[in-house]
Amino acid sequence: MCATCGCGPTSHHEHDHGHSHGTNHQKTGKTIVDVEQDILQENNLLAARNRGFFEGRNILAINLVSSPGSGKTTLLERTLTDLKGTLSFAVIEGDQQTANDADRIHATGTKVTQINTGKGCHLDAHMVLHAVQGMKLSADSILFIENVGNLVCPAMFDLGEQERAVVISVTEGEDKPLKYPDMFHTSTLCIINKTDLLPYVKFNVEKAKEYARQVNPSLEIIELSCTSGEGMQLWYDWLKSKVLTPA
Ligand SMILES: Nc1nc2c(ncn2[C@@H]2O[C@H](COP(=O)(O)OP(=O)(O)OP(=O)(O)O)[C@@H](O)[C@H]2O)c(=O)[nH]1
Ligand SMILES: [Mg+2]
Repeated sequence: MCATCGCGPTSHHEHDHGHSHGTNHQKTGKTIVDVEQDILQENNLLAARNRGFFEGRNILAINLVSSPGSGKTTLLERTLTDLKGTLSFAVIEGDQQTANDADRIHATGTKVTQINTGKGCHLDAHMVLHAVQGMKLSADSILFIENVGNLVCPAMFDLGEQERAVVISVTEGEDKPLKYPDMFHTSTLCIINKTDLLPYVKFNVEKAKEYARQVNPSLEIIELSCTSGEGMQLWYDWLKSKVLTPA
């Protein structure tokens, strides 16, 4: 069980590989479920508050989730540079430690706040509320929230975002949607990144898309490379299609 978010399994499936783990979880299963429900209920209330704040100011909040290193910050760096002057942006960065990603975003000239979660494995709605209160966000803008690199826990925590974009890269294997279905089920967009590496790695793009749609039939999917720029226009078109017209 994760010590920070209480994201223990509600039921435990074991495959017998000659050893047994999880007996203690089964014994204490009831307590784990109660803690999880309390934490998520409080989070959902704060997420609703964030959502109201964003809607009231016509701010499009996009939660970027992925495993570590799939290219979230690189995607933002390129996007913020390419679309500078056409749309108004701000960024919240989530990492356990360091301000490395905030420094990279700051270098593009974009307003950014770094949240360090310490031992925490995800952002929650309270952290985002706190960050937003100090940011003086512009109305009619886009707020990117780069979550902690983790394909598990961030799936459970609504931040009040309108869109959730899960990024996978071609070096991670095409079976990720099947292994981590919650993340793909709760996302509205899937970005398959690092397509420039396809000649060098064994990654079946069609299979990855098939698995993702198996988990979430309405998931939109964009293939791109932040490095070569191929497919970036599809992402920009998607972004522009989601920007709400000013009230
Ligand atoms: N070849 C290739 N490399 C990429 C691409 N996008 C990102 N990278 C590289 O992938 C590595 C990780 O990129 P980041 O943008 O830091 O990944 P991240 O998802 O923000 O990582 P965390 O914040 O640590 O979870 C860096 O070395 C990037 O240069 C791409 O399209 N192609
Ligand atoms: Mg990053």
